[in-house]
Amino acid sequence: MSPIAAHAARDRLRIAIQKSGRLAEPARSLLAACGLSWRESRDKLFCYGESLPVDLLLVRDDDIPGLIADGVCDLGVVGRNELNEQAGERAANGLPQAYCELRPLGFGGCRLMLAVPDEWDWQGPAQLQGRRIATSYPSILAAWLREQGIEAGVVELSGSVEIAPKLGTADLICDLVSSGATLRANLLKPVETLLESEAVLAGPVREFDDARAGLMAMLLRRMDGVLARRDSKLLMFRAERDAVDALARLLPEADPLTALPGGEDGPLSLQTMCHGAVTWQLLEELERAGARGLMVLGVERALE
Ligand code: PRT
Ligand code: ZN
Repeated sequence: MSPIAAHAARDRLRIAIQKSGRLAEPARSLLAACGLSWRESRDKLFCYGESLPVDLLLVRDDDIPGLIADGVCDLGVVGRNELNEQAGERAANGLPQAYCELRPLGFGGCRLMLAVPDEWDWQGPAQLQGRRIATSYPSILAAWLREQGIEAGVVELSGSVEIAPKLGTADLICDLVSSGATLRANLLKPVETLLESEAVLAGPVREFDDARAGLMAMLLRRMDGVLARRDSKLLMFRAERDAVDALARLLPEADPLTALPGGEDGPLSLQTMCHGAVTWQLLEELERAGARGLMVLGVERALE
């Protein structure tokens, strides 16, 4: 598809997500929670949107920023690490910014970190002067080194960055870390964070002037409704009026308790929206303080 054809007016929205890998499943379920459904094509690279004119393109995560820049896709779910790296690369090549981060999505969390051999006595970035650093993120790393005023060699590797110090191809590495197990297994320790990353919804910097504008606004509104409520739980229970103050004190993070309309006498039916985990321990404390018939319900979506 030529870039000119790709930028032509369209009445369907096209979203690129990872075909397989860490972000594939959570991206799909987030979009499904926004009310999208697809008819899968046989090769499963393109999924035709059934419930709405929103199609999916299943690709490698590295390809997503470029697909948005070229107008082949309108939106994409991609790690901030990948998006920022490719944005830096574009800038270094004198190309204009072509995409931006529209929403952080709350999954695929990790950090881009510098990690050094365990035996190093880490005293700060000045120690990096003249060293060789292996990474798949040369542009983010180069920008960080510039900021720190350090001149170091950047060894670009596309994978297995963590074994570079062992192989002698670099002195230290700059790579994504989530649990830290990979670093530990390779006798490395994390010392500096260059970027806090997570999956993001990326889109073009220019605005749509066709049917895609309305589709995108609707999708964003629905997504906000899903994301804002993702960690919310509706807590319902009964309690006598004189227990309400003590119960409210046990729920400092929750919205104010509201009583459902009911009879004048007897226990109240109460509910509140809790944000974050509602643990068994909390439920037991509420019970001891007089709550009965406790029920915790997940919130799937909300329009505010
Ligand atoms: O085939 P395709 O190119 O699409 O997949 P990929 O292999 O390039 O990507 P994938 O699925 O590995 O990662 C996709 C995105 O997930 C990344 O761009 C990040 O935004 C995000 N993510 C979250 C991670 C990690 N956590 C992560 N831990 N990506 C990679 N890792 C790797 C890291 O590079 C290191 O090798 O996992 C290892 C470290 O993990 P821990 O748990 O041992 O610290
Ligand atoms: Zn990739």
